[in-house]
Amino acid sequence: MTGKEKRPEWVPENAEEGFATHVLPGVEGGHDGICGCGARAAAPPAPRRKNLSVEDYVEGVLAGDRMVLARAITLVESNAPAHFDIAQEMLRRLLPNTGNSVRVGITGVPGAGKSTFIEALGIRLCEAGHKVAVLAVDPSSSVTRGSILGDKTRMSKLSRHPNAFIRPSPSGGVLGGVARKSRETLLVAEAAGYDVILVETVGVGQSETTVRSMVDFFLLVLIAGAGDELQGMKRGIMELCDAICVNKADGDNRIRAEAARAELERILHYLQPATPGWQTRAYTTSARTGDGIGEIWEVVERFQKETRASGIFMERRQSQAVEWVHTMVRQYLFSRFESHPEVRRALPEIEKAVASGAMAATRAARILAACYEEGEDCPGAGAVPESGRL
Ligand SMILES: Nc1nc2c(ncn2[C@@H]2O[C@H](COP(=O)(O)OP(=O)(O)OP(=O)(O)O)[C@@H](O)[C@H]2O)c(=O)[nH]1
Ligand SMILES: [Mg+2]
Repeated sequence: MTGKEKRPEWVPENAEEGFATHVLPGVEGGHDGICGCGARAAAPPAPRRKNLSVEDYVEGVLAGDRMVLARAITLVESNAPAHFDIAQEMLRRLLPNTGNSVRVGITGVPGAGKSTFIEALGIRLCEAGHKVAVLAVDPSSSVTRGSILGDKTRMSKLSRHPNAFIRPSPSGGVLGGVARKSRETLLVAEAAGYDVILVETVGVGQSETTVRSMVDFFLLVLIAGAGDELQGMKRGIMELCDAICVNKADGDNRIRAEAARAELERILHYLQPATPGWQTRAYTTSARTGDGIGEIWEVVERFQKETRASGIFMERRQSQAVEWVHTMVRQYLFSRFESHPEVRRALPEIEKAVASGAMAATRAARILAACYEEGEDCPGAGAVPESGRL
């Protein structure tokens, strides 16, 4: 175990997840009613944390052991090459036990109440006997860790519920890294028996499409007054979602929220539905009072029933899995390309030539591809003409 691993990057409130920022020296005995005398008292201090084998991970996850689950996710999220093979072997073995959940993505404008909504919905579901895993996908998580810790605080009641498991976004640097880790985390949570997976998107831009590509049902959370920006910017996101809720429909805001809902319904009428055969509708909710939350869950259940019956549900999951393979191949090849020594050597000069207009982009790309494919025979800078477009 490296020194880095001993200091978690974030500290869950939920001590059950087995994290510690500070480990006390071993107790000699007696604290748990067991005699600390004899061999035990004389034994050397116990190791801080036992290394788990692939079997340990698989058995622990399948048994729903929360501590092993948390460690299995840490393994999946690890950037250390040594962990990669163990993580992949664990996933291979867990795979037959995955898929038995409904995966719901939740996106929306910052501050719309996504986390509060998840807390309200999650508690309801846990109390109804579901096991709920909450994940976050935030490509900028290495920068904005503060807000993620904030999310855990906002979900404080849910995070203490024995049926809930909350995992902040992995920090992956690039979205591709975060996406892979989140997808694999989702599978591990399913194998551990979580039958509802709620994925909150944090940040803007690409994370919406990434989360859409890993969930069955996609919910957009808006607030009244966000309508203006919605017309243009959010239209694309509206076309990705299976339901919209106008949140904060409480107090003085109720009437405005209802008006926004009616306006959204009108817009939705003209948009392509995200899921064939399913009409996306708009609702009002209050994550604070709980109004409308149960209704949204009824929509998710009806969606599941209908899309399972029509075959769309499984079709989407299958195409998501296949698309994921393609995405990972693209990422793999690109990272090999980027780190290839000949490419790295030739790149600065070629970039300069393209920037100055001396070389066309297509030719530059071809030269770089040749550097990658031919290695030492790379035409490199020698192929860069003094002037003129190619
Ligand atoms: N009145 C009212 N306030 C709400 C409601 N839902 C959330 N809030 C408040 O809105 C603020 C933001 O809520 P969050 O749940 O953190 O919103 P979020 O969409 O997760 O925010 P980011 O993750 O930062 O984008 C908090 O102060 C909440 O208490 C609601 O239904 N009614
Ligand atoms: Mg949030």
